[in-house]
Amino acid sequence: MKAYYFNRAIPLLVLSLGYITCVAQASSSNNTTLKYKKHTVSSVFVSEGAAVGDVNRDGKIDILAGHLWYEAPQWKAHPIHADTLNPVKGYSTTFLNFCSDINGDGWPDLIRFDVPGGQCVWYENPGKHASLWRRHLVLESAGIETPLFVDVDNDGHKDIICNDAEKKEVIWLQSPSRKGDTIWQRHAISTDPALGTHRYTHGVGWGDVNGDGRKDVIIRSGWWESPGMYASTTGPFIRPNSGQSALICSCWTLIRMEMQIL
Ligand SMILES: [Ca+2]
Ligand SMILES: [Ca+2]
Ligand SMILES: [Ca+2]
Ligand SMILES: [Ca+2]
Repeated sequence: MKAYYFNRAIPLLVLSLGYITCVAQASSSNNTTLKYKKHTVSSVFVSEGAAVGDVNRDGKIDILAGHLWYEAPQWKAHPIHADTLNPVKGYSTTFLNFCSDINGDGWPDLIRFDVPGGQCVWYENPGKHASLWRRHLVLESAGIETPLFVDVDNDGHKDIICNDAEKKEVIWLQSPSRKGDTIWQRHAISTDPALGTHRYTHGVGWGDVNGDGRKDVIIRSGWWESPGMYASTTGPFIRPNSGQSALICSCWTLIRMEMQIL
């Protein structure tokens, strides 16, 4: 099932400016002009992050943000949970939202990251039953400002890359892959407490740094080479300013790093 997400750089745009469509028009000189139409979904701040997915499976993509999902195309608000109802000064307690069918029942679910170092939980879409969504804990202390939601082990299910701010490890969490399974398997990327383990660590990337066909994990001060089998073994940490890695860091990797550093 298709599911999409926005990271923290975009959600305010989604909520305050609304859903944006674009129309491409080609001029006679082959230049392309993009036109955008603003749609207001809500004028109320409910979340740092937002995600999209077809929550009610009617063929129309809906928006999920904070404790609400907005039903397309009229953007009627529906409750998901009651965990973030109280307005919070400054940052909300919904930093990142991702939408994916976690338990394989065909209904898109919601992943919520609290503030960096706070809990990561997911909420189970009840389908046709009108009720709040059941909450499941993924990780007690999920750090890094923008954890990634990517398919680390190439099994078709997106996983999470973040750090465990309490245990001081950089980890990836393997998404449940069998129908009805709700448990995320934890794997260590690095157990060095000095590398990327602060709760507010800025910047994490996912890309093939050394061109061996396997994607690696990148932070501002270096990168971990994928061990190949994506097992719990720790890949070597290579600093981009030293020897080999300085030569093989491709331009797109550096661009991605910049985009991820908020
Ligand atoms: Ca829908
Ligand atoms: Ca589901
Ligand atoms: Ca996976
Ligand atoms: Ca690689």
